[in-house]
Amino acid sequence: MKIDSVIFDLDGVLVFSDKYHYLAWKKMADEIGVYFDEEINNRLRGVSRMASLEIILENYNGAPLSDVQKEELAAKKNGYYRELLANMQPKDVSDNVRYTLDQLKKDGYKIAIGSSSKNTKFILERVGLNGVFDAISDGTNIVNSKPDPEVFLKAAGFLESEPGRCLVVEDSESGIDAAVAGGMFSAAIGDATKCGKSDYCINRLSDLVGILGTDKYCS
Ligand code: B16
Ligand code: MG
Repeated sequence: MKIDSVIFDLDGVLVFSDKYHYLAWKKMADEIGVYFDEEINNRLRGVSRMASLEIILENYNGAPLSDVQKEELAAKKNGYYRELLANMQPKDVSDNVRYTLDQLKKDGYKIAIGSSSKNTKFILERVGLNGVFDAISDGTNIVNSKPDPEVFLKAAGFLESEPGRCLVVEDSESGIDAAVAGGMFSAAIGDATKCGKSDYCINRLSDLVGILGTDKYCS
């Protein structure tokens, strides 16, 4: 069946706000004396804010935390994160990313965002990508986070496309799992290329233009 839509993860695919997630979580973790490093941070790719906190707290040895205290910690981290995001600018989106989005639109594909982040619209505004996508599905319109397919199924619904006609582009294993669970094609980039579960592995985003132009599922 022919692919007619491409759904992009945001953090780690279109922009590299993952470094800001790391810095913000690190500041919060240091404040409560929890060990946190880049390897643990890699496990947070595509994972919701509260699920990320639970992973970080695997190394917490203090008195049990209530749900309210956990919400406070997550809110504190989000405050640090948004301070860092405020520095993002249009130059934080590479020419390769802008070229790919332009080319796919010219080639007639519908394009959407499928991100776990509740900060998606803020990030898109900061980097000048607001108004570029036909639909945005993000952490504000879902109940279940990746690897549940909800965020991508909602994106397909917003685009009025069938799941089997969508290609998801992801940097996280949980995101590739979500695409597979949703019955969508998937292209892995960055960290997700290691998981071996995607239909395609790409080195840079513009590789999609070639795949969509020549592959048997796409032409
Ligand atoms: P927020 P993506 C995800 O974005 C990040 O990869 C993940 O690290 C983060 O915890 C999640 O968004 C929630 O983000 O705290 O901003 O709501 O990769 O799905 O675009
Ligand atoms: Mg991501």
